[in-house]
Amino acid sequence: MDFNIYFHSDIPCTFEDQKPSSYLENGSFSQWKNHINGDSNSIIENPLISDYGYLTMGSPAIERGTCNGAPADDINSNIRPSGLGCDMGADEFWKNEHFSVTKFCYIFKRIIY
Ligand SMILES: [Ca+2]
Repeated sequence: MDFNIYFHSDIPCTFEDQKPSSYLENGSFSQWKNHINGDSNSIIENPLISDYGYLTMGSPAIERGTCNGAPADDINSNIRPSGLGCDMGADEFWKNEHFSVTKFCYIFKRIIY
């Protein structure tokens, strides 16, 4: 598990593993990384996503993901990577695209069909 972005707007992130064989409660991010021996490229930052769940300009998720094992397109069928590399998460940031009427209508059409 790696290249994740964790964020909570009201409280600091804590991590937990409820498996009896490897229990962790209220773990810090550092403790979590040690616990799972992973997430070395993951971050805790506000992902700056829009109301529709898309990355916005300046998001720390942009260019911070990996293309290794990532699908060739994002959640909207846009080709990834865009820019210098793959972004964290299901959305690939495309400048000037995410707030367009065309994109909104496309999403709406996908919902009703
Ligand atoms: Ca990118």
